[in-house]
Amino acid sequence: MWDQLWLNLHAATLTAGSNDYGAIPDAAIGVRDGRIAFLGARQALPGEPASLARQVHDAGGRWLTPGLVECHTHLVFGGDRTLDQAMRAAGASYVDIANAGGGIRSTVKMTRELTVEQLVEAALPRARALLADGVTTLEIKSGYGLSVEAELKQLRAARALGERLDVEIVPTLLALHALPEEYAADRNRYVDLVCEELIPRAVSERLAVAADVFCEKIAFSVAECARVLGVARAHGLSLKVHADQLTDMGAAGLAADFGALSADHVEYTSPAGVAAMANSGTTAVLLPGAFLLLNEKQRPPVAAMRAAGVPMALSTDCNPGTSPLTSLALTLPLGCALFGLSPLEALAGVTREAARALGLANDRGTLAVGLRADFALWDVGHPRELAYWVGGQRCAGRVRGGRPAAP
Ligand code: DI6
Ligand code: FE
Repeated sequence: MWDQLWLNLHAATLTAGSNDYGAIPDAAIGVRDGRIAFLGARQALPGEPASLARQVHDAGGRWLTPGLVECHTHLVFGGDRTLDQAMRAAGASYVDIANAGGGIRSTVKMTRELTVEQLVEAALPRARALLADGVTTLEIKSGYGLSVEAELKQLRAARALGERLDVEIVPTLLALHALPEEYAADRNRYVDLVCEELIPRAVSERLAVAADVFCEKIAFSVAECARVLGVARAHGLSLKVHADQLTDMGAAGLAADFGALSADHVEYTSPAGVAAMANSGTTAVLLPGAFLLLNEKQRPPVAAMRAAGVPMALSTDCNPGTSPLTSLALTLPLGCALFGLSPLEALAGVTREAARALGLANDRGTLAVGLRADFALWDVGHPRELAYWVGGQRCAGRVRGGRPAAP
């Protein structure tokens, strides 16, 4: 006997290799212990619905996809960066703004001033907006604390969000995001602090499952990032890299060398970086929000990555400075229009490939027997519409572990 049975739906399984979204028209999905126990045509059900499951749900003829996986956010922070936007409108670049006291460091000031509870309150509306678009798994990075206690505070706020909302949080320590002002004269001491105190604390308090680094001229060098990645790996964290966003740092190659789960942004990644990622199985996380809002011109090498078989995920990069974007539904058409993704690649990018970017591909991100019963339900005539409409609310509900999820 199953716990739940979902009927009157069309399933888009997003199975790899399918060029029709893995569609199963008039499907049925049975769930046991929070996992998919049956997936197929309704006609293939082995009996009468009421005899198969304790609870039978009617999905109202909607399309059902895997629950969306949001694999790259900086959701927990204090204040906002509307001043940066005004400076940008007046012609200032990201680097100009950082040098004028705006940028990441200004968010660090505002974040350090808040308590865990205040950070949670500030992040809740952003998290709710993401959930309303069908997100069931949500990665959240630190990186606006930049001291041991403030980074741990941000990670505690991320964890608390998972207790307040019906979503699974995947916490990432992004200690190498910007050099905190108090270490301006001695970069190495900050990197020491991260390696010797912050990573061990985050791991022993189970506050992070991954480490990320911002490898960029305005942030940290390849050598500094390599040191932190090495220590993080030795502590059992999985790895991610903000790579080649503004310049070609060879950072996608660095991610590949360390067997990182993902290299994110990758606008300036070279052909050698693409080849390295293909070899190591590192997923490229594409972030069209930051590209659009910074008015960048250099696109990530999508055609080369596609040809080389680099998996491509898609995410909002929700952050106060470069991408105050709180909708994955809006990110899908942006990925298509700005980066040349196909509608299917875009949808796979926020499900199957985003799960891969978090190391969760064997657990979620597609629909298959044995995987987590995390679903999103959609008021559309076909899943290709999910990357077509710009704005509007088409997600009709979420399911986590087979149960309707709270909004
Ligand atoms: N790249 C980005 O686009 C964000 N962080 C990063 O490493 C920007 C973060 C910010 O400006 O607050
Ligand atoms: Fe980011």
